[in-house]
Amino acid sequence: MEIKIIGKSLPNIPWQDKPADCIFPVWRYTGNPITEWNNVGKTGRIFNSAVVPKDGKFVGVFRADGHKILPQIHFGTSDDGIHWDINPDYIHWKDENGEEFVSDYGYDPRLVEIEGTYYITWCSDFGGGPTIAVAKTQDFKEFTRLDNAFLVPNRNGVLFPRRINGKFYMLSRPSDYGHTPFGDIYVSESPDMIYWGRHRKVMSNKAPGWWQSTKIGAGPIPIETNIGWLIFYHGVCNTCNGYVYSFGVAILDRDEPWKVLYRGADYALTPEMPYEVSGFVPNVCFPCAALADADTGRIAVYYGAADTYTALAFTTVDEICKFAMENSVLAPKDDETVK
Ligand code: BMA
Repeated sequence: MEIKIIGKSLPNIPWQDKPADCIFPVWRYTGNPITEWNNVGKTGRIFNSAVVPKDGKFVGVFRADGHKILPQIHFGTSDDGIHWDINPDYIHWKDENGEEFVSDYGYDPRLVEIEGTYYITWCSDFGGGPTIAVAKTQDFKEFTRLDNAFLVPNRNGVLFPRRINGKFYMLSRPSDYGHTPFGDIYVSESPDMIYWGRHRKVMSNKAPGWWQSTKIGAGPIPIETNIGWLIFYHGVCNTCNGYVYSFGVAILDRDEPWKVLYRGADYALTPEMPYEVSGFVPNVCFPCAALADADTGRIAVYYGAADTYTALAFTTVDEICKFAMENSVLAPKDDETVK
């Protein structure tokens, strides 16, 4: 069966062909990393960031940990999706009444266009704990922060790129106030981006494979295909030297996205390269965005490396979906509805 992306034609996304000797379904950009230490101003490290196409070019929201080692979200632009011009000042969100929204931190943003509006979700402080903040913009000049989607603590809020049966959907990962030694992916529904409910469990960390045994969390905006929603997600195992973040893939039902159709038992990418195994937090590959070209099936994944760098990797919709389908092992509760 031919697997197709249902989406835009994006002929200019970053791309490199698969090296002949690569045994994985995802291969890295040879120019990695695409951000370095001390990129601009006091940004320190830029990683776990999100991009979308806009007007034939690219725009992004970047997590930057500044000189106080507190993260904020910065806006950036790029002609080619690889070389980025990132604003040294962070985004100053305004609430709907025009007042500046100030938070001690903001991190791990995701970015999506839905019905002509760009939405950003990220992890923000809510009375002393993290939860999923939501903002919208038309022009990337003014950013209107909406109400937080969920109660604390919660991380990894990832919107679907279109309404499903008339409703907005968001994946998230209820967590604790610290480094969370557990975690499963849930999905919630909203009629208006304000009120979120009808929560369903999607995937647990109980799948075979130690790489995802401690916790899992959604990554880029789901990619729609003719066989389901393709999701990249991070999976964590706990070693005697701390957590290791890899990423894998699953395919969710198009109409009922709490149903897992396929889930790859193996990781698709795990920390191996110097910029992944060494940095502020070693052994982290944390995907937050993907660009997908419907015409060729090419996919470019943006991931944070070692909480220090931004890196790029490539795959095709055919290769990555077959990887999930041919290695699929569902965990308990993955294949049933849990309300
Ligand atoms: C998670 C998040 C990510 C980070 C990861 C590894 O809990 O805070 O931002 O990349 O830990 O440190």
